[in-house]
Amino acid sequence: ALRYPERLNAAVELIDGAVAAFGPDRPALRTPDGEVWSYGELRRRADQVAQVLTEDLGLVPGNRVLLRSPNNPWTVAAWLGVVKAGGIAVTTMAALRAGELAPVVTKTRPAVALVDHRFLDDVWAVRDSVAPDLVVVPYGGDTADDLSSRVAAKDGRFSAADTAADDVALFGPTSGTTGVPKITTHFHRDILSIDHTFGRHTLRLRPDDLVACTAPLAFTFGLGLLVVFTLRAGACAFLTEAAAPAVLADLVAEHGVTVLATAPTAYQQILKSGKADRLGGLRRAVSAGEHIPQSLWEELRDRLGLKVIDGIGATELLHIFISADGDDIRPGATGRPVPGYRAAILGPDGEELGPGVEGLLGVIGPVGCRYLDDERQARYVLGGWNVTGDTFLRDEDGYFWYRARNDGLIVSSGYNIAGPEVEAAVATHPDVVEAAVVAEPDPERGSIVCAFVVLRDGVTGDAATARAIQDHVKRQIAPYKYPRDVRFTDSLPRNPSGKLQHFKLRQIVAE
Ligand code: 3SK
Repeated sequence: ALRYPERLNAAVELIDGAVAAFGPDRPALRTPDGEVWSYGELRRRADQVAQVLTEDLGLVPGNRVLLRSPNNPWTVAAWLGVVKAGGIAVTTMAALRAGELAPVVTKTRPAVALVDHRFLDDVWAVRDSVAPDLVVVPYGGDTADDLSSRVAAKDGRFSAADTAADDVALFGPTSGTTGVPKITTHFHRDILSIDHTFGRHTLRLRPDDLVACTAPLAFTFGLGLLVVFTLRAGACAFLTEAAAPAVLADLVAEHGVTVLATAPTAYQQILKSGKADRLGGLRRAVSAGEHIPQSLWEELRDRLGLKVIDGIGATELLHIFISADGDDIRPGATGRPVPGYRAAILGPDGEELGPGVEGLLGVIGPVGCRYLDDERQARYVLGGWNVTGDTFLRDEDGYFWYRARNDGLIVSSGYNIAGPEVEAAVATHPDVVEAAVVAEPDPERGSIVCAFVVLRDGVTGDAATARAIQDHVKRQIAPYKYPRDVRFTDSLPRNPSGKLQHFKLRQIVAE
């Protein structure tokens, strides 16, 4: 078992620890437009943010701070500053709309929001509707109240909060299968533990690595790669705001990225775009967010000599808990439990099943699921096992083979999308009578969202109507959730008690 001192501040360990171990001058963060922050600079900015929070805004340990931004250096400084000050970082994706942000804010009750100036509108709307006392500080702009102006008035001398190893440092929202967000809570020690497991045993970054990851810092996959593992290794994070896969491949080549972490879809699209050779300088590649098809894994190996590290993680467990690298990889399997974790295949009553049998994946390790005030906790943790919602099979050698999701979650290009949330958004279109949403298998994205739609009388189910519904959904919820396939039907299948039979729709899309 991993042991941590009783008093521990994850941000101090990460950034002060990195400055002590690797010196202040090493590059910590780079951007495509040539901005470089050294370790010393990142520490100073994080300390200045902590000063702004505590001295100007009255933050005390345990207060929550909402962060909303794409991946850029200020977001990293803000995250470290909040945690150094003993605050709880509530990380949210810039793509979320006000309607998705509001339940997160209601549940986590942040005192302050640090928000990229381009993404303020939804925050104003949320403040007006549910959080009138929320103090909103923009950043990345040039107004007098911008975080960078406030930071400029601080000397960077900050004595970090004396937090306990099991004080909460992070609230990670996750959409869940119904679209009602669940808030995972993570301790200071949890943040370090992901490096002591996946980081140290599987990923094994080197100080000369330049690490790119397409996942937002608000998704713990991105936080691990771009902040935790990178700082612990003395490496440098390459921070890109959303880039199309072909552009990403060019950036990898032009900037000398050595480690790339993204979802299988991005690898697939890079191959399709004819840019595979741009990945030739990679030392390591990580695929997570969804299962990587064996054929794609083999194509990457054959064309680039890359043995992609596949992994399954969960926001509830913070990061990856089953994986393999190098010669340990068995193509098609996700891997074996990362050292520090145990995994098992469970039957319907939580009993452990033997090799060769499909069942529910259960995981135990240094990080466990702790939802903030949520009855769904009782369904995620069964008999001590964290039950992730995936069906797997374990072979005789202890390798885990992905089979399926066993709930309404649609995993598309690494994004978790709650089917019912999309259903509700489609149903608010004035021409829609009712709608049902399922995952449709897709060779590039793993799955796409498919909406079956019953239209009101007199409306034609043609391409223009489909487009209008798609645009409508993009305005209601995060655009990545829109149904890429819209199929019109006269009625939806229901059982005698009127319950929608999604499985019948899944059969149709699988044909
Ligand atoms: O596999 C995932 O979805 C995941 C979730 C959280 C952190 C890391 C990963 C890969």
